[in-house]
Amino acid sequence: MNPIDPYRAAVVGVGFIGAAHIEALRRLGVPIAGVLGRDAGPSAARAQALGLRAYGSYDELLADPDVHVIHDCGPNDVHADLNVRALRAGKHVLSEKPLGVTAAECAAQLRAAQDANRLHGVNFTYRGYAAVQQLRDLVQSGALGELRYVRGHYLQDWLLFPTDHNWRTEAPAAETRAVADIGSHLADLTRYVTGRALERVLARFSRMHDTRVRPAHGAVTFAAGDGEGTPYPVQTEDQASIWVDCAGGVRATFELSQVAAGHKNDLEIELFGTQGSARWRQERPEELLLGSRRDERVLRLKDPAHPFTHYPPGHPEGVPDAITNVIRAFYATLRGETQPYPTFEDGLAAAQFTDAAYLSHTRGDWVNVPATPQ
Ligand code: SOE
Repeated sequence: MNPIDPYRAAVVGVGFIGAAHIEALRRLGVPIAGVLGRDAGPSAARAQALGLRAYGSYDELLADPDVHVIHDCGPNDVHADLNVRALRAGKHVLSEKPLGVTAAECAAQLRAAQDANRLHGVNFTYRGYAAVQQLRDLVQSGALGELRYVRGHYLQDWLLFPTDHNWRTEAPAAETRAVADIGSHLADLTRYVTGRALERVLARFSRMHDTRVRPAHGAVTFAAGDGEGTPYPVQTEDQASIWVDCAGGVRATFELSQVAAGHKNDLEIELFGTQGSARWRQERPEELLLGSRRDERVLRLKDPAHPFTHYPPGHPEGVPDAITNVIRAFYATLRGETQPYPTFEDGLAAAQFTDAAYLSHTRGDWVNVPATPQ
């Protein structure tokens, strides 16, 4: 990264993921002009703790000519408004996922980015792992034979108890929760590693808790509640099971849960071809489990040909590195070195999957996912 980077970032949202973007930008040497949080008082305190300027409003942030890239780390339901306004103000946008609460919102953002001719990215973190890129290469090289089946799950337990609360648990049913929040990652990962579109889905959602408790002072993602607060009815799903038909006859099944005791951030994907299988788990990100008829499944450390960015083989990478890798590729492209990173097209594809899954759950039938660019 150029130490005198011409691009300056501003980060909207200073919660769990906003802090991760700030950490990544600092590692990359991208100057941060300032941050904007939801509530003025706590945001100013948080900005001060991070040693950053706090903007008083989004208009003030957009009017700052020193800001070139907006990192949208706000809640899902503000992305469309914030991102479109940023693009119209001439800023580039790197947004958190899901890009919007409906596919229509995501399509509008994509149009706004194209009209403004600005760079648009969505932080699908898990694409940033070298082993995931190796998995994609394995499929493309034909090492697994003809790809036939994908099995994936994304299981967490940070919402296990009815006292666990987050802005996501208050979303309306149609916005979905487990599917939008973590299913979007699995859908994106499947498209990314297989290179196949997700064409139709059959989904069934379920909920462990119909009522949760909102604490007086809100709750940061992953923080456990203490039981004090106001009860409210929950409309979104804690769990989902989804069958997916992908292009080219590839079948997939996804299992999603945010109430799976003992599973912290257990994202796993396994691919089965006519010659072999390959599995990757987020909690063991350096390992691929490869299977063939000749052998037992064998654990392999990811190939040195897929190093963790600029570190030599043997240096393990984790989530902050994967996020940094996505952001690194975005800024490299901004500086003219075209590198692949997930875009608003990918954000739109994930939202189309989410919309279709919700519709399928409510109708009890298969629903087609509209075609989006691969
Ligand atoms: C909470 O479920 C969350 O922080 C997601 O919002 C992220 O996208 C995922 O990477 C980790 O878990």
